[in-house]
Parts: sequence; C-alpha cells; structure tokens
Amino acid sequence: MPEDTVDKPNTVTCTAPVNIAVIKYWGKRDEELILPINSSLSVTLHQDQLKTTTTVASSRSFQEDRIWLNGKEEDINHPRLQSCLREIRRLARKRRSDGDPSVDATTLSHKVHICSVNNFPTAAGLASSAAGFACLVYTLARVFGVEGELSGIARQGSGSACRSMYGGFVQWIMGQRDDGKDSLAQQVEPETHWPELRVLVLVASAERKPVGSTSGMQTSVQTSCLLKHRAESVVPGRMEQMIEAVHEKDFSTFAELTMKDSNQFHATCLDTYPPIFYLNSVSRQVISLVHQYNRHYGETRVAYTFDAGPNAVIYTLQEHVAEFIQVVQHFFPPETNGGQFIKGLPVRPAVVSQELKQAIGLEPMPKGISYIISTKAGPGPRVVEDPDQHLLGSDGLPKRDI
Ligand code: 2P0
Repeated sequence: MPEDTVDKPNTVTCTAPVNIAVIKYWGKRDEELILPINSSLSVTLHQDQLKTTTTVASSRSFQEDRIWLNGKEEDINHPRLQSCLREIRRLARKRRSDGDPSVDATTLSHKVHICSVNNFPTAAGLASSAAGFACLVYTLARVFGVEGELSGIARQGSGSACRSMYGGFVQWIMGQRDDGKDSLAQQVEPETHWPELRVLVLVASAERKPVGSTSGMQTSVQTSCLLKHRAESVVPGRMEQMIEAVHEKDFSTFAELTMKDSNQFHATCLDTYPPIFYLNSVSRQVISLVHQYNRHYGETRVAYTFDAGPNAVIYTLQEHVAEFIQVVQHFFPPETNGGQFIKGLPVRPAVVSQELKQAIGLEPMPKGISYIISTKAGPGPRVVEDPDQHLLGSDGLPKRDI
C-alpha cells in the first residue's frame, strides 16, 4: 500500500428505511436485550420519501469511537449504541476466527467515526430510532465485512429497528429464548408484492411526544392487565390473520386488523397507570373521518394507525388516494400561504361530492394537519456507492454542509 493511503479511512455509506407497524410492539420481557412480549408486523416505507443515511469510517489513526447525529456530536457511551458496536465487532471477530477472509483483521482493532442524518424532522414523530439503528448496524456490518442475519443486533439498538432491516412486509418474531437468539425479524413479502398499497403520513403536530416509547411501555408492562391479555391472547391470532391478509392482498382484512390493533395499543396506554395519551383531538377527528368515509362506501377503503404520538398513518389503495387526500384537505383546511401540503409521491387532483362531505359531517379543523407525506412500501437498507454522498470527509470528520 502506498505510504499516503495507509491512514485513509475505510468509509462506507448506507441508507435505511422507516417502518410503520400494523400489529404493534409494546412491552419488553427483557430490557437489556430488548426482547418483546409479543410478535409484531410492519410495512417498510419507501426511502425515496423517508430515510436515514449513515456514514461509518474506520481508521488506524482514530483515537476513539465518535458519533454525530443530525449535525451534532453525541455521547458514544449510550448503552444501546455500545451494544450494537460490541455485537458487530464480536460477530466480525467470530467470522475471522472461523476463517472468513472477507473480514479484515486490521480493521477489527480500528476505532470508528459515525455520522447519521434523517431526511425528515425527528420532531415529526416518525420512528427515527428504527431507521437510525437499522442504518447504523447495516453500515457497521459493511465496514467490518460482516454479512448475514443482522436484525438481532439492530433489535438491541431499538426494538422496532429490527423490522427496518428488511423491505416490504416484515414480522418480528418474539422468540422464546432467554438469550434472545430467536427474537428476529423476517420478511413476509417483498415490497413488490402489493404495488397498489399506498401509505399517507398525516403529520398532525410538530411537538415532541409526551412520554417516550421506552419508558411508556415499561409502565404499561408493570401496570396494565389489558396489555398482558393482548400479548398472550390477542396478538398471536392477529399475527396469523395479518400474514394471511398480506399474502392474499386482502385489503379489507388488512385494514380492519390494522385499525383494531392500533386502537387496542392505545387502549393499553389508557389502561396504563398513570395513563398515557398519545392521541389528540386531530387524531380522533382522523379516526372519525376514516370510519365515516368507509361507511359511506359500504367497504373498508382506508385504514388508520397511530404510534407513540398523534400523527395518523393511513393505509389505502392507489385508486382511493386522490379522493381521500381531498377529503382530508376539506376537513383539515391547510394554511393558504404555508408550504407544500402534499409531499412525496405525486397525487392527482380530485373532486369530493357534496354527498360525501355531508355523509362525513364533521366540523372542519383548520391547520389540524400541517402536511401529508405520500409514500408506499419500499426496500430494505442499501449501500450508497457514490463516494460524494459520504457524510464524513477524508479527514474522518463531518463534511461542512451536514
Ligand atoms: C411499533 N412502537 O411496533 C410500536 C408501536 C411505538 C408504538 O416500536 O424501547 O422505539 O427502543 O425498543 O422500538 C416504538 O418503540 O422502543 C415502537 P425501544 P421503540 O412500531
């Protein structure tokens, strides 16, 4: 190797997607290993609209591991970050000792610099930790030459992150073992399976969520007997029905299970003591709107789901997107001089009949929704080949425009 390239960092950049659960994860049986009390199932969203990008550089000249998130240096000693770093290095060492020549022995001892950015505001309440830890683990694995099953490591960063390791429709099988080795994500169907399915993120509020997921679910496990009933007696059957609905592209079953599961998750939040409220008046108006819309047509055309915040995520089919968005715009009139109301996949204009508006019959809530992101199911994490896209420069520090 020429002298001047010896200390040049080994740099890899990857992207990873957000996922939105249709059967929710809520509650752990092991806090450290992040093992859930029930299985869950999600749709991976397309990275053209929502993604995390992470660059990892490793070099002999780095003095310590360091991390920058959305332009700011953060503490590398965060326990979950440390778990992911430790587990990837452990796997790399194991591969090396098993004789895998793709694992570079010299890199194993090097420190890493990590730089990560989201292309969506963290405050929008989307699952940034899922995309973030999935991207971190996927990128670290490339730097250390590790391949194969990585969802068990992503899970130790954030539970829902294991589902962002795959595209399309993904289940996180809860597993039974105490060591968590069987608590892994698995693709149910790829993103190409159901091309008509569409996802609309209705951003209701830019406020931060009141109770974080990690502590919220801890209190729920400790105090909610509804959560125990849900995990033991409801979710197992729902997982089977949901997987079947996805295989069959049976939208009405998929949609009804999605809404019921979101409602039950929020019921367990109310059953938590003291109770946790993630839904607000805008969320409740979206719930009413969806049910009235479906009732008007006499079929389930649209479904809502809510995570640990007030934003609605809508699942529907391509043929209904234009009209439904027009309905949302009618009942949540946006600011006239504000930015773009609909972001993401283009949506054609549509006319809403008086009859439909009357059937829904709600009082409009001006500015209740700040914008809509129109997207669909998408692929799992990807390597970015273009070196110009690296977030870290050849000195191993964040480029100035990040
Ligand atoms: C889900 N959520 O299945 C559920 C539904 C929120 C509501 O996964 O403690 O950020 O890092 O494992 O993964 C949010 O929980 O929690 C979540 P940790 P995580 O998407």
